[in-house]
Parts: sequence; structure tokens; C-alpha cells
Amino acid sequence: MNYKESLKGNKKILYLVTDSSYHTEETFLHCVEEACKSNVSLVQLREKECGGREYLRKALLVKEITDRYQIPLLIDDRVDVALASDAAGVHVGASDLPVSVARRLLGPDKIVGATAKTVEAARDAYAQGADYLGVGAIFPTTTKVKTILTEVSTLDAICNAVPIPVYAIGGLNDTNMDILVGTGISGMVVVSAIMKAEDPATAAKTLISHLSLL
Ligand code: TZP
Ligand code: MG
Repeated sequence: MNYKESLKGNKKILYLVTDSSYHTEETFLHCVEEACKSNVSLVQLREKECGGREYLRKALLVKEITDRYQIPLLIDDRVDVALASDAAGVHVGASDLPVSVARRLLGPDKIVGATAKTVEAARDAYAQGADYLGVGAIFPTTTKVKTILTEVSTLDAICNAVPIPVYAIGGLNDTNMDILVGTGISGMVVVSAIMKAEDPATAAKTLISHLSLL
């Protein structure tokens, strides 16, 4: 399957980024599966604490689930773990391998996503071969991350500056996502709105139904 096809189309998508820090392995995998069942379009495994061996083990467990639902699995930060697990691609930020290097290592068929907080960084990531951009944090977040807030006007300017999908991230949930109305985003990324939800399936379905109204 060519997972890059998932990035095309006009429908706005929901993109799940995982956080296993407040889960047992069982509840973590269950939560990912519930989100997949509820039609999230992309899943990113994001592990900040573990070494390569443990990251690979987790990636293979999560990929077993995402493969069953034919959803692309991306690996945060680590091109080696993406390659070793035969994931659909990688997501890189400012302190990770440059987009052009990730692209060279992964080849043309894998997905390379990048974080961009400015129009200049967005144009640069696109020029280096990024397939999509993650932009934020739109709102303050409770997820462990070093980030700064991104104005919605910057998000909109980035959408206008590059021809690849732009996904908004950071503190987004079903009560505040209307801030994205009128921007050119292709979708929304959430961590806690699904990973911390009591009922992740319902949470994902609600977010997806709201996305169609944006
Ligand atoms: N990058 C910018 S904000 C963020 C990342 C990884 C975390 C978003 O998490 P949440 O829980 O959806 O606010
Ligand atoms: Mg990173």
C-alpha cells in the first residue's frame, strides 16, 4: 500500500500522536486501537524516554494495530526506528535529522513530516522534501513538549505558503477547535484529547465529526 495516498484528498483528517506515559502497555495499545477503529487517518508513535531497542519494540506492537486498519504509522524523531520497523515514515523537528537527510535515508515512498513554526521554516521543510507540516502549539498543552505558541495568523500564512498538507497541533479538543475555521489546514493533530479520554473511541469520533464542519 502506498501510504502517501492518505495525505491526499480534500477531507480534513484527524491525526493521533501517542503518549504512553500515563498508560500501562495494555491500556496504551487499547487506546491506539480504539482510535484506529474510529477512523483516525494517521498515527504517530511519540516516545521521548526510551532507547532505540525499546522504541522499536513499541513501534512493532503499534504497527501490528495500524496495519490491521491500514493506517500509516509514523515514528517521532527517529529515522532508524522508522526504518527498522518498516513504518510508513517519520516526523522530524528542529533538533532531529534534517528533512533532506530523512528523505535520503527513507527514500521517495516513505512519509517525512516536519514541524514548522514560521513561514520560513515551512518553505524550507517543503524545499527539503517534507510531505506534510505540523504547526503549533495553537493552545497551551499539558503534553510534555518544548514548544511555543503559534498564532492562528501564522498557521494560515503557512497554509498559503506551501502546497503540502498542514496539520494544526497543540491543546486542541472538541471545545476549542473552531479556532481553526477558515484556515487552510488539512487536519488536526491531538495527543491528550484521545490518549487521556475515558472513552477514546467516542472522543475520536466526536473530533472527526467536528472536523467536517471546519
Ligand atoms: N508539538 C506541539 S504541541 C504538542 C506537540 C507534540 C503536543 C500536543 O499535545 P496535546 O495533548 O494535543 O495538546
Ligand atoms: Mg522531534
